Amino acid sequence: MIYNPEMETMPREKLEALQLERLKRVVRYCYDHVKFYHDRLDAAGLDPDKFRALSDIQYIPPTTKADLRDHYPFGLFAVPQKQVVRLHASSGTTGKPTVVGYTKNDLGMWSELMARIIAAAGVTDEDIAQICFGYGLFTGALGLHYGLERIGATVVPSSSGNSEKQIMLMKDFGTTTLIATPTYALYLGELAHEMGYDLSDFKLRIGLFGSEGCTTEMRAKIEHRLGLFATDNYGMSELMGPGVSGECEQRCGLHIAEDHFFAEIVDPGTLAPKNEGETGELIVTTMTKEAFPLLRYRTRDLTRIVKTPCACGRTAARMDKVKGRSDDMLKIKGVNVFPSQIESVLMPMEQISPHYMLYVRHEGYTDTLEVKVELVDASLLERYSDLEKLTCVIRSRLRTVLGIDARVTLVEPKSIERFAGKAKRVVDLRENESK
Ligand code: DLL
Repeated sequence: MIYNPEMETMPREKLEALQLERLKRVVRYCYDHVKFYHDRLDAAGLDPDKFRALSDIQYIPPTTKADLRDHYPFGLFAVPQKQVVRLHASSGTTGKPTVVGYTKNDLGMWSELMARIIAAAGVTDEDIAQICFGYGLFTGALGLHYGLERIGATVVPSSSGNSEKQIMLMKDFGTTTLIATPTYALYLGELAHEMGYDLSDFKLRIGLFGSEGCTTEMRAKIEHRLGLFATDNYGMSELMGPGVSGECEQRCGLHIAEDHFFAEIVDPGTLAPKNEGETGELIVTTMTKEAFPLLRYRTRDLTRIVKTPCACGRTAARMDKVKGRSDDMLKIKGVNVFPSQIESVLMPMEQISPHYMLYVRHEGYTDTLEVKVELVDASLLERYSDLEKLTCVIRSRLRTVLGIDARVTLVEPKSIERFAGKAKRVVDLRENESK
């Protein structure tokens, strides 16, 4: 179902006219209400009233996470605190979090954008939706929560963790829609099996997964284990939270809410604009947010955007599944490696489980990559020649895809850590070891 046909199927010409009007307004708004932007635009010699075409956006200096940190906590807010009705913060693990604020209108817009994505995945007011994201400063749970309520679904705010109970609720309530990170969904499937259930016998029918990457291969595993149809949705706390883009039932890219977010793809090194369909870093300008508007925010997420028509009838541009973050990219022996490339090699292999860890070290004079992955069948550990054969197959497939050699370590089932939120699968030990 299309939640807001007027906005979601607007002819592109009209949409672009709307974007221009909104961009002009937000540039002026930021200039007038946020000292940081006033100074930035002045320093760049930009007059907000001279913004005439969508392509003029490229002259505005990008905003970075460091700018947000420098103005912690409320320095980039455009409204007095009295008008801020909610705060969230990024999930940053080091230093101070980045704080985001919402006015009443911002919250209304957020619920609407979430409702669009939820409806696009096929969820209706008949569904029972269990939210297994952590409630709190993280935007995932409350973002989905209000969107689901907006479309009239029955919300089960079970939060993350307490996994046995999650499965009990899922069974007893007849949950039809699961909201989680893909990693946690996978874990719930595994845990249910240990508890003597098969989640594909439950009433689950749709999974709305996001907040971290998930290859199509991993998604196929989750769908098989859980017996549901899974869609991907993307967002980040700085921009609002989830709701920036999401897949429709065609699953050929994530439709961007282009009436509220202006998206660009640039070269992460030079910041030169990329052509349609080329991969680069996503830069986003929020066009309607009141409390915490952002001009040209560097997401560090790598993707590509296409504007060709989608069979669902929505006209908004689609971004590919996020390939990785530019700061997640590992440079190993001078070669660029994305963890998602490794995941797509491992997932289709039957003898190994979907749980893996990557360790990068500096040994001797060179970088090394260790891929640690769980076996499905522990008895293989005793059959040396079979183990060796499997190791060789994985190594050679990794070499073909990555162009470098990796050490493959096969370990016992259930010996790798499980995650209730976003997985942390990469351990880069190079800095510590070179000290
Ligand atoms: O993860 C917001 C969110 C919550 C999105 C729930 C979707 C569902 P942050 O914690 O600020 O916000 O993390 C943002 O997570 O820059 C991406 O690197 C990554 N990310 C988010 N969604 C996806 C996705 C939320 N669908 C950072 N695929 C972003 C890949 C994603 N990466």
